[in-house]
Amino acid sequence: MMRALTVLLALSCGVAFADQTASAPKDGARVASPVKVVFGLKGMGVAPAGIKFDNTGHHHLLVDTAVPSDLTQPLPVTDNIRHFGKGQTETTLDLPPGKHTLQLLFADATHTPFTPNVVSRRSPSP
Ligand SMILES: [Cu+2]
Repeated sequence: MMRALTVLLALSCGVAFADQTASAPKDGARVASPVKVVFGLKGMGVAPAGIKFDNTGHHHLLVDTAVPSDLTQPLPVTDNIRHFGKGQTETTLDLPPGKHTLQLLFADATHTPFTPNVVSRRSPSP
């Protein structure tokens, strides 16, 4: 039976690359798949995609990829950019053995990142 390890990634409103070392795994930590990832958010609201409220959006998990260079456009849906458009605040990832990075990016009802960006630190560092 595989162990599941919880990875906490947290966002701070308006603070790019907020330091979240207390709740993230140490760089180079070994974790077993499946990995439960819990999304944290302060100062903003979570709603399903398409539902428009001020300062409200949904989570995106960047898996093994950096933050896209153009954050003025809606985020694409790829294996590396996972949308949680139902308003989910956690997920369980099945990842193959190897090194992986995780990062949260929060975006609005149209999947477009907020300005200033609301993004977690990349964990663990690549
Ligand atoms: Cu989205």
